Amino acid sequence: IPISDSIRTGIGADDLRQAFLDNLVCALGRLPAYSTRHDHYLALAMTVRDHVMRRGVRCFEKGDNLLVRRVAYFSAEFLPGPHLGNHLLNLGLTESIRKMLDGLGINLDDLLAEEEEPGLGNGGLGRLASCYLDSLATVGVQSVGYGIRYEFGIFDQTIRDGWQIQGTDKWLHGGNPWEVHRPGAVQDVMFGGHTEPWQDESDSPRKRWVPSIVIRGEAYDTPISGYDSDTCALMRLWKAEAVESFDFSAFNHGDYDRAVEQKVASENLSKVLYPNDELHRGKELRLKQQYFFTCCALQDMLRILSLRGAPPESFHSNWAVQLNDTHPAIAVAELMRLLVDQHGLGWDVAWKVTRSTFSYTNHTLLPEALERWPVDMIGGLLPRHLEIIYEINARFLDEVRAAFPGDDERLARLSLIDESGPRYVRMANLACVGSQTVNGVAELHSKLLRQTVLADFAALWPEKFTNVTNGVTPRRFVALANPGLGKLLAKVAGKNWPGDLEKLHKLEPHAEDPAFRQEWREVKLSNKRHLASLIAERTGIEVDPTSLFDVQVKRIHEYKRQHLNLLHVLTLYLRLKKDPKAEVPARTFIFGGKAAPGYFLAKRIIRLATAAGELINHDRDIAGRIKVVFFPDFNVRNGQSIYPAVDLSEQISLAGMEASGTGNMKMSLNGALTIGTLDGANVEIREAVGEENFFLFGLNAAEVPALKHGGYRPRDRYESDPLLREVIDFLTSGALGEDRDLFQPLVDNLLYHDPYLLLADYRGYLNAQQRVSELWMDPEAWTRASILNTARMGRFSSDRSIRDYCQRVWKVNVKKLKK
Ligand code: DL6
Repeated sequence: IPISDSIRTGIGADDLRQAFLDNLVCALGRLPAYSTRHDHYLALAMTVRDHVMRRGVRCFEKGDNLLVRRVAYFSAEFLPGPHLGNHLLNLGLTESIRKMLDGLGINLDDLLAEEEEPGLGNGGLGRLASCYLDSLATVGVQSVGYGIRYEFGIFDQTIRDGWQIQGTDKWLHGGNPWEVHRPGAVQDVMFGGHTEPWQDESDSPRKRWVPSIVIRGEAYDTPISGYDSDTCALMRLWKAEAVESFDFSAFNHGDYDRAVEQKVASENLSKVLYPNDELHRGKELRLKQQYFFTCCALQDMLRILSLRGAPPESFHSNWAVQLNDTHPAIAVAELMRLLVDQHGLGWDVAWKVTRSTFSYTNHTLLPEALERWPVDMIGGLLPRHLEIIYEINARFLDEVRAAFPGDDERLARLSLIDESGPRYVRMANLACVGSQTVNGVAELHSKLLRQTVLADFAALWPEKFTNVTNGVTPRRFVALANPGLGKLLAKVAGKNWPGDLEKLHKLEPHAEDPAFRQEWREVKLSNKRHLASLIAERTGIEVDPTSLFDVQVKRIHEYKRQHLNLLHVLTLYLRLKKDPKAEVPARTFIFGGKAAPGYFLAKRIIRLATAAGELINHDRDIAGRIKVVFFPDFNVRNGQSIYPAVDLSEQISLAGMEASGTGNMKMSLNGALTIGTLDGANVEIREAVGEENFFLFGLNAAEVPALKHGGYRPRDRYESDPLLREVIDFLTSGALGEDRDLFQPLVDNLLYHDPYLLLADYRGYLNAQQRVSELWMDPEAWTRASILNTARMGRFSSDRSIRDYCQRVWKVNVKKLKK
């Protein structure tokens, strides 16, 4: 059946109008005269979705005809952000839709504001997955992002009396017009029970898994459009359902509670996202979630393979699977189980297919994030997988013995099973053994990975290791978020800059042009005005849009050192109190980010930011020269309003701790200057934009362990630096609220532990901040540096990252860039 054009997908003014009204009336059953803004949003979303779907179907058909290798991105988290505006941009429909709606007396911006974003991730890792789907579609790769359709995503954050309060995320409450439920693509997922031997006709001994529970996975598809591209990616998320809606025998005996118990227990599996960023807690439900979605995904991929008429032995030629951190690493054992137990392949063939299918990306070096599961837990939930893991391990350790005879310590470190105490399965080891390629997410991180956490694997298989530096989509984070800048960029770099970000280099000569600099400043100021009004609306704080916007928005974590930033804020405050005539340019310090609900010190850091605001913003002596804002509920949508307004981007993690960072890229692309350490992708950003356009400070990654091992005593720093002593004492002086003890835990942590070396980097940070103030007082020089930041950030487009993965990791072809 040919896929024809129709009114539903026409782009003429009449077609768009008719499609919108048809959706309102026929799909939603609303009388136009009585329809609400939300109805209009839903009808428009359905209209736009039709366009994206048609591309999706066409592109899937083309891929099938050509039998291309597809990419499956396995990720426990996705953070797509609101879809509507992004699709309109990608499809080139924004203006025609705006006009069509105007004709009906409806405002497009009002409808854009109606959309709830799917908060199906914690932060950087999930957002990266979404940038990558956007780029996969843009560079023309057939791809599916497989994950979990959490009913409740990351919590909503409000600030009450200065404290973070977590609220339930209700992203599905108004309906989700972007997804399509696929009842035809259900998969059964087994848990528990035992395994038993059996014999097939060929007399070869086989294993059979007899589960105690089966849960059903239902697929929900969200199409992801590409920019100026006829390729469309798919985000296929799985929802857990009970196989039977309820237990009839219990029902018939009148035990109604027990009749629905199983249903409730099954559905709990995909209920809620774990809100911990970079912390592994070993909860059984989390392991169930990980297994659930990877099992559904692999069965789905095998189903698609058989639709293509291809045998299971060719799985790896048809699919490249990327493991987004170790969360989906159990997939290695699951693919072996499916190939060996279900499809009857021999172990060696199945292992070759498995190893040629997977690649693994590591996203953190933090030891507390490294996943390991108690052997007993895996054995109880996934008994067949535990056997398979032991078998993989036995064969792998033979390889190690051959390469390093007699080296038992190395053997113990490389083993998939940690036997140093109670036994655990090490998921990073499983991922390394089962993958063809292993990568970190920035040059420095990949290097540290090879030298530390995965050093033994790097020694064994150096050729497996590579680096792919992260990137961000310039569509959402510049073109959509910052249309004023977009127009300016189009003028000098050509209309297609969002599809070829290296074109931004054309901006460089314009940095020397005073008239262009003036235009640049006007765009920034207008973005800052917009953010200032949002700040007033959300926090009641009035800020001066002409002041320097100094911004740190990201998850709250000690290693990211928001409290170092706060020590600077308070140092500046104390200085102004003592010397009101001090030459300090007006600054607005903006913080934002969520703390994991059980992370005590992170929540205190938020409280410190709000307490600093309460004190400083109302101090008459300060007269508004500095202000402190905590912007609540930092998410993708809010990020889109914040990034374009940043003057100074705070990227101040302790060197060696931040794997890459992507907020650093979003801000610099939008013309912010960075104050930062040599950590993560900061190193490459600095190289790209030029060291003179970046405020560097702090220890480097080699100095950190040297200092720690040399017997670092933070208290000595405190004793020997009067400014530091003054500001630390200030935290418990009572000036920051009635309860003097509020910040004692932070102070004690800094004085007696200081695991992230704030006190060691304090002076360097202060000096760098002084250089910031000096440059800010020369607006022409600042603007020049701002333009050069944007101009030189082209390599941080996620299109470049995806091209790297395609070439070096997945071995799939991409579209050539247009000249
Ligand atoms: O690679 C995406 C992102 C990096 O930019 C951040 O630097 C890193 O902290 C983050 N890692 C995680 C770790 N979660 N786990 N596991 O979110 O990844």
